[in-house]
Amino acid sequence: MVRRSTRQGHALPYRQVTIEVVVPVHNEEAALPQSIPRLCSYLETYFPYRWSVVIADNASTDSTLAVARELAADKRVSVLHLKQKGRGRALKAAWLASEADVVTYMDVDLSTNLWAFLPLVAPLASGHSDLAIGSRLLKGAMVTRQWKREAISRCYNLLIKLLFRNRFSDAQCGFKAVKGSVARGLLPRVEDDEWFFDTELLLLAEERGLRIHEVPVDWIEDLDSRVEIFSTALKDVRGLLRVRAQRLLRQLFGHWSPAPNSTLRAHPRFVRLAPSSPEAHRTLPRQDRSSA
Ligand SMILES: Nc1nc2c(ncn2[C@@H]2O[C@H](COP(=O)(O)OP(=O)(O)O)[C@@H](O)[C@H]2O)c(=O)[nH]1
Ligand SMILES: [Mg+2]
Repeated sequence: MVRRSTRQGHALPYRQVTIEVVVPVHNEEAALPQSIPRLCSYLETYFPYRWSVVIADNASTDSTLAVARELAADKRVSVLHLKQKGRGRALKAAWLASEADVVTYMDVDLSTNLWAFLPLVAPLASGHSDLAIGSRLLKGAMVTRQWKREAISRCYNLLIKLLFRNRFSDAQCGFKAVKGSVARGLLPRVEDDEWFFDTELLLLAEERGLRIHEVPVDWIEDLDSRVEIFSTALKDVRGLLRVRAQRLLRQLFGHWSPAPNSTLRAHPRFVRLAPSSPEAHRTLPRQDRSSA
């Protein structure tokens, strides 16, 4: 028979892991009062880690900030406010200010079903992976959205594949997690402060050989959107070309040292293959390599 000891339960290492959930918002006075209590109640009931929620607002012109401050009456919720617009800017500021072991974000509309959140965070909390992303394009994902957004998303992710031969399937899902130490190392190199932020972060991470875990999500599109599709798509393509050119220059004139806090590097039993090799994600136990 399995006995449960409460005292022992609290001593378990994963109980000490801290997770920060950032909810970026811009003019979301209507969505916040529903989403934040729902999120907290999910975390309280199902989450084995220590957690806190940060509402990251920038440049809202409605009463978002006031509503956020009311919600922060709950001690586990806090508010970050910036003047300039841009979701990437808000995430950078919130993640860099955090001391949590794992920093995450999700869109306030909770388009992604929360059941995917624990599978997103667990590989990072255990030390297995460096970043984790929700994917609407992975086998097993269940997605309800307009054909227009679906088509744009598929074309965009295909373009990334053509330019970078990357492995991750969905750059833009508003449901991501990064190890705190990895975020602190990578964020200063991410130039974009708006919607391209996510893609740039993932491309830089993959270039450095970091391990990205993907979770197929259940996604129901919320039609209330802050995205101006045409101009955002244009900026995304411009961003891709910039990152491609920068990568090319790095390849020609010098390259990065491996990320100091990468999971693979930190693990004593494993060695890293050259990051530029197509097999950069494969790892071999030391003794195997020496006999190979
Ligand atoms: N902090 C911050 N959040 C933003 C900004 N623009 C959009 N967001 C948030 O980003 C999330 C996704 O935006 P949304 O309009 O739902 O994008 P869509 O689902 O792709 O149509 C929501 O939580 C928005 O409130 C911004 O400039 N700053
Ligand atoms: Mg949305």
